[in-house]
Amino acid sequence: MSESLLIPEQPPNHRSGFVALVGRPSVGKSTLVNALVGQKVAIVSNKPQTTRNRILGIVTRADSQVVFVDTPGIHRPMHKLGEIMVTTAQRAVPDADLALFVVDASANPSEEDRIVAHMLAGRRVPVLLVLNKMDHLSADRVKMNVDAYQALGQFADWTMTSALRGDNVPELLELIISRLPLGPRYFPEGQVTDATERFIAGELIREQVLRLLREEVPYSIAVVVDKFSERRPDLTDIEATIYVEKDSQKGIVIGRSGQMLKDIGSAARVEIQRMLDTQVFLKLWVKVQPKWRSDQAALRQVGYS
Ligand SMILES: Nc1nc2c(ncn2[C@@H]2O[C@H](COP(=O)(O)OP(=O)(O)OP(=O)(O)O)[C@@H](O)[C@H]2O)c(=O)[nH]1
Ligand SMILES: [Mg+2]
Repeated sequence: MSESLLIPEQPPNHRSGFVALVGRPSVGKSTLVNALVGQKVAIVSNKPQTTRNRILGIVTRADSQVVFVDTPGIHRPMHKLGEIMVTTAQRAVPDADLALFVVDASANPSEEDRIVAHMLAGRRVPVLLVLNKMDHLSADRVKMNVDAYQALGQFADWTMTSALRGDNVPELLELIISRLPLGPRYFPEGQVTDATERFIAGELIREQVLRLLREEVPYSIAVVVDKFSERRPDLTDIEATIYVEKDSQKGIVIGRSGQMLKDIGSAARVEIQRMLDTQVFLKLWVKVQPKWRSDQAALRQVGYS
């Protein structure tokens, strides 16, 4: 039997496409991707510049497949890592069938929002303006803020959402699908991302560092998964190194009597177990790699290039 006969038949009006989410940091792009997919594919935090890679979130229905491309927040980079992040976000747009310009509806447009709008204006990709965090927007500011964001560019359409609560997310999905071209399924049903479990495990560890630590420490860390192996079908062994830039940061990540590292490890383990549906034995190390965010070779070594 030929392979194509095994692929379930799709209706003749099947729609599909790549949809890039772009915007300044912390507007809720990753939260929105997770809400659209209905599953956590990207880590989220209340600190800006959480997402560092291009991350796919795939929605498959009988009539359509949407491949969401979550991207790092666009900002003025202060080091090579920031430059890589901004380039990653910019590159996602020309390859997309549709772009979502995600903004924080509860705040005024910022300089960074204008930079994103300017970048989008130079592309031929249609753009939907998504005013997220509508749960934070007071009724008397709705018109003012909607007008202010609409003035930033030419948009095919606009909508308001609360990614956190899920408000208007199903409606946004319908709006997106209605604007996608006719096309095939790119990924098999059931696949929600292209990231490996190994990569996501590293991200889930980084998410806990972002949650538990403050100031410059979360930005100065990178997580590398050194070992990821199935000891038994119901038990996964994971070893990972948390890289920091300075000795003082190493002390903070480890904490008094190692308590902080224990807290990071146990919270991350719960999340990784949920993803893998196995028990997880997690061992964490902390190492100093001076100025890794500005060093090309070190960046490559910790997985950013
Ligand atoms: N109130 C409210 N908070 C939200 C909403 N969506 C996201 N957030 C919060 O905003 C913060 C940032 O969310 P992320 O999804 O990490 O934002 P992001 O745009 O992906 O950020 P970067 O990856 O840094 O570019 C988190 O604390 C979220 O819980 C929303 O609709 N309403
Ligand atoms: Mg993000």
